[in-house]
Amino acid sequence: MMNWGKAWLNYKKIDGMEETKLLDEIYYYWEDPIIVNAAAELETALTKMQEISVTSRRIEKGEEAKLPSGVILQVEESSSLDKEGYRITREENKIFIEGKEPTGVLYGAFHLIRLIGCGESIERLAIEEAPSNPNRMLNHWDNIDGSIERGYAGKSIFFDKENILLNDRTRDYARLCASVGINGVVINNVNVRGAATRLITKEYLPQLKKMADIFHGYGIKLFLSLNFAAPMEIGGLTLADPLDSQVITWWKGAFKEIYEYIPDFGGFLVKADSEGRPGPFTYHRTHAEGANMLAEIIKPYGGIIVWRCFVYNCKQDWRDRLTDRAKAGYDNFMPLDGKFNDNVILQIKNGPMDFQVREPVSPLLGGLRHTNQILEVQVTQEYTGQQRHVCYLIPMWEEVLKFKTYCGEKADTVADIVSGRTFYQTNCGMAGVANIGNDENWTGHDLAAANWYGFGRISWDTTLTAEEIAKEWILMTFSDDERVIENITGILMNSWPAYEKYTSPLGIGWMVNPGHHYGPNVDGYEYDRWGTYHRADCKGIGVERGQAGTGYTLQYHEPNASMYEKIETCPEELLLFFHYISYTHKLKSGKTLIQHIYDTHFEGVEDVEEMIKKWKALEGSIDSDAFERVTLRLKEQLSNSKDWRDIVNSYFYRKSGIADGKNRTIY
Ligand code: GCW
Repeated sequence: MMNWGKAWLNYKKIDGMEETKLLDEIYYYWEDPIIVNAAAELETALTKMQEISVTSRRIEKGEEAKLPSGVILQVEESSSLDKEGYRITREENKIFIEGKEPTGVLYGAFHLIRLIGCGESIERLAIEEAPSNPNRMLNHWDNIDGSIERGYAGKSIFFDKENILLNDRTRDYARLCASVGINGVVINNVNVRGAATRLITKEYLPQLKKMADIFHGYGIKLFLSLNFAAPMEIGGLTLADPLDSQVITWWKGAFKEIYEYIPDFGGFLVKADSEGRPGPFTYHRTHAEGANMLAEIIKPYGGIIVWRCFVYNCKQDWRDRLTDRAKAGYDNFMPLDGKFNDNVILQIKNGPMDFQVREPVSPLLGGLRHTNQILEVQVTQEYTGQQRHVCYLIPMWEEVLKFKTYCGEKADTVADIVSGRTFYQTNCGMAGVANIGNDENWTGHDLAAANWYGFGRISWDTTLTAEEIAKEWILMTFSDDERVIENITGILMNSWPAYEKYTSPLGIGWMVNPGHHYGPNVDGYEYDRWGTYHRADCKGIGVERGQAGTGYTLQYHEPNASMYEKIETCPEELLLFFHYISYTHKLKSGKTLIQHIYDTHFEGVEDVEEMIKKWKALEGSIDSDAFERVTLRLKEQLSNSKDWRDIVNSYFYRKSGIADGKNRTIY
């Protein structure tokens, strides 16, 4: 039986390592908690992977020359490497892992472990790596009572009943994050309410310091989400106006105290003026004024303010054909481009709406030129099956990263922009809304761990493909059996397309039950009580977002704007996001829109049946507990996908009155 709590760090014997005597000792000559952790990780991994006893010890600098064999960890401050980068080389029986700073060595150690774990040769080694993105962060939406907003894997590992949790899991969490290069985590929900507002006070700081110390040993900075109204809610002030001197003084005191406890505290994530959260709008101040006030105070400590662009009016009247929620992010933040301090980063969701199964890329990415940016993706599967369905999300993020914005610079993809290459920024990167909880296997669905692993890997190296990442994860987690690799890769790679097929078609989004957002409900969307967000009527469906409609397409650079504007050039998977289309419109496949809706909903279910076949064939080849758990979830997915198929198809059959060309039963 495997220890699922260790996820992909559940090291196991690797065949063919028997003769490798060179890996039985780890040496380091730099006393630092991160290096000590790197050595300990190698010790554990190499012991298990080789089934020999491996030890680690400190040596004096220079001594390595006399050693016959082993893995040698070196920090060379004068090295030309990137500050988090590393070099792995081999000289006869010695392997050297060199970093400019200890974190580089830690990442190098995990790289070597991954190579061995994936069965790669270590005969010749000449590896040099640096991360694509400076900030690679996880955002947890954990509440201080232990519940998790949009969490599908149990309760929080950080909080319980208004207390901070510190246990073995804290360290294992940090190890798992570091192994894929994550270097910053926000542990509390962006919706900061009640006692969570007090996380920045002495009541919690001593415990948070302990957590930050554990994280520090793995190269991870601790961040918190902050309540913009804290000066009122816990400071006794009557306002939270960012330009008010009393408010500023209050924040100064609060930040000073935090840094007294946690000198390497990362900073804050802020959701302001959105979905009921307080913010600068109350005082007729701009988001730049709000963010800069905090940024100025935190600057001397080296902290950053990550300010979310998820700002929209959730009470908007969807029946008005000119107002468009998709436009809100750009409308709110473009006028402020260049007005934010250099330690403010704007965090932008990948799409203009809200983590739907298919959305275009947010036009802020490529729009903003003078502002640090972080791309936010949702690892937790709020709208993609809530970890009851398998939905491997890395292919989606890969597409987003490769999207050409045509911002007028040579390096113009989203990956270029958020890495800082395009506009020479150093405060930028990627953030993922975490999908973990205290479930034994961390992620509820065993296959959802691939999304956590994959988020880290792709934010470290944006050139990796989703398939490469899937294979690594399978090898590290399950087995090197060829059929296991082939079948699980097949399941993962087909899971997002399948989910898309049996849920909402061609970029229209939602169609879920309000509130918890699970299961089919075509008209169900809590912020649209008229059920019109998809504009479906008896003739067609889709939102006209071209110039004749809401004008959203104008937020893109050319040629993207024209591409989306015209039905003929608009990518078909986004057709209903951008246009109102009649049910009888012929798609490129030659099928009518209505037939496409029917067919894809049937196909999606068949795809799930195919996944089940692939999974069943693995019985006996993988851990039996994991096998059973996933089998159960796939069964639920199959039955839910049929619900989706039937409810969506019958809705459109009734609306359009057009029968299925293939005469299948539409319920
Ligand atoms: O997707 C929506 C979720 C909210 C979430 C919000 C956000 C944390 O339904 O639960 O709040 O996005 O991103 O702030």
